[in-house]
Amino acid sequence: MIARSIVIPLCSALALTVTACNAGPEPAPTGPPTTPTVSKTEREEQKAGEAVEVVMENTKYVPMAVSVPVGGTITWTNEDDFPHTVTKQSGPGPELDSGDIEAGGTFEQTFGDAGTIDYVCTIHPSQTGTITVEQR
Ligand SMILES: [Cu+2]
Repeated sequence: MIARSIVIPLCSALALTVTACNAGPEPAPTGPPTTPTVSKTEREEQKAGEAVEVVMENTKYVPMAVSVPVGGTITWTNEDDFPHTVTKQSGPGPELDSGDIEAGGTFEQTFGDAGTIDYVCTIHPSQTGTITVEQR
């Protein structure tokens, strides 16, 4: 009787489950400036000299010719004892008609378009003036 001892090798397969833990370092928030830098450097303030005065006296505009920068304002003052108007004849920009400016009255207008404007008093056709609006 031959006793055979059969040795069955137990191959224990080691299942090596390598779990790749890729928990990498998260990108450190460097704090990017998300605040929008709105730079409002527009200066709406009017400088001295941008306001021009014209007097109406003896049925004339004094001075007859004036110049203002774009955005500048002209104020007319009637020094006569009767009404005058400031009415555009030609030039850029919107219509310009003061209507009657009574004695002692004033009229103010701002000019936004560069160019030369000829204007007249509709009551006195020989009363004319010129405005030069300059792009400075
Ligand atoms: Cu007039």
